Amino acid sequence: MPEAQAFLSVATEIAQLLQRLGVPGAAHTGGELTVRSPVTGEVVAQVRQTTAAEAAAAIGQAHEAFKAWRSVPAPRRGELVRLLGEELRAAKADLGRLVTLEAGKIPSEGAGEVQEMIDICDFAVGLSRQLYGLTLATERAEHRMMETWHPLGVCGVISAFNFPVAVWSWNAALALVCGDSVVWKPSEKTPLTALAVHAIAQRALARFGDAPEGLLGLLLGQRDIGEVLVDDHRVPILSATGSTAMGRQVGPKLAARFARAILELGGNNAAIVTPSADLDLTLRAIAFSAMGTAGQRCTTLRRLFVHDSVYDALVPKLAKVYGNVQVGDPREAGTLVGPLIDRAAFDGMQKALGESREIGATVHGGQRVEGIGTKDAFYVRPALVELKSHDGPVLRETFAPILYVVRYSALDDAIEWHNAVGAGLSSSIFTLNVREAERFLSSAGSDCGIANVNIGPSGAEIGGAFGGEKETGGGREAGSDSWKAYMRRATNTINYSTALPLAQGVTFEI
Ligand code: UN1
Repeated sequence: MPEAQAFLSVATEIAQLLQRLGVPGAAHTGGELTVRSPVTGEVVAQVRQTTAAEAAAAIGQAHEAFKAWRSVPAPRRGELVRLLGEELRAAKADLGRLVTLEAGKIPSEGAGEVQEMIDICDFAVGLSRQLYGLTLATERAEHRMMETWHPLGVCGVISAFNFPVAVWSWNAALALVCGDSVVWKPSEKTPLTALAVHAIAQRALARFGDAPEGLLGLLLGQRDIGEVLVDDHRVPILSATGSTAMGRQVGPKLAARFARAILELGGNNAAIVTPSADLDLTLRAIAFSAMGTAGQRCTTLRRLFVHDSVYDALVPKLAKVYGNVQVGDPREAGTLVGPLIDRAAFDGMQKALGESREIGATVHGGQRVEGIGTKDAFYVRPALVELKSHDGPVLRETFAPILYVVRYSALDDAIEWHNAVGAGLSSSIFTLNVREAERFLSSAGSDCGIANVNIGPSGAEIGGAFGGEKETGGGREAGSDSWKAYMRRATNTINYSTALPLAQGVTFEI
């Protein structure tokens, strides 16, 4: 074990970072919202909450801003996002560190999250010169038919604690180049990183010069403030990241007012390890995707189906890695598994492990690691749970580092179990056999929005569309053509003839 390093108190370091990042002291001292760092469990800030009236006013302002922003040429809108990317590059070290202190991520993951923001800005800048529609063949002479993509309105963003800054950027970078304004309600567990991002964005806006007031709004507080966004008819699109339970509440409300929903909900992601898998690579991929971010990614690997013929070569080694991985203060060099976000996460994990034991599973690890921070810091050894069958708590998402392992002998069974859960976010197969790989990626294979070969299910690049099916909610964010969700499509038919031929050969002589 490396010797314990001496650190500034988390509260002191956070205050210094916020000051450097340009967040005024009044925003995070003396307010009603108590913020604890999961690193030590200590209280690190008291954030001023947004009132319902202020939230409605911010939405109103964003609505007005949209009316001006939609007429700014898209490449010029892209210039704002380019500046945002520049400001993020300049702030990367500080913002990454703040993510570590507020969300508990290890430094490379904190920095990686900011890199993800920078990457989506680059992507969106290029996109600002595209936003292309099709021209289609028409059945009528001297006519032209085409589609045009127009800005949609205020884009609401509700994000979760586990990606406290990147999720906003996937939505905001795209929404901005698409001509939408953005109002963000971050998790009440991570308002400080949100304040920092807001300050960074204000610098980009100032450099840009003439962006309309209120283009980027921030609402801080509990669920009731998020509900203002969900219910306001001036918000035609809402991107919500969080639990499936949250999506079940938000989805119907948006549907009732015909607003567009981009839902990024739970994941219960699995991987299949086949007889031909490169076991060394597989072991490393599993370690990152199951234990990384202390099991608190929506893409975290939670279920592992291992073929009989490789089970004994892989699983004992995996159990050893689980026993040895460095769990601890993420500021400590060498730490790979940081804290859980709070006590509720710890309790949820212990409950799932208890249920596993009751059904006869073999549980490796999972116990609390004591002695780091205060009693309100929750560190656990990641748990590897060998199940006799694909049943019990494995069927639901527990947002903690638990990896359930099930033995299989026929690939058909593994694929069936793979798809037999509510969520449908991300998935992987480890194989060197092209038939198995292609089968897994085919229409009869994984039913998830993301399906990988010889890579774990977590850690997606921003260039692809990100999201999943079934109880994951069906939304897509980030790359590919996800931008289309932030715009409305108009189909235009133009007649440049002197006749008026009607479609389908209809005649209507007057
Ligand atoms: C999330 O956990 O909410 O693919 C998002 C990944 C990250 C994003 C995760 N790029 O793991």
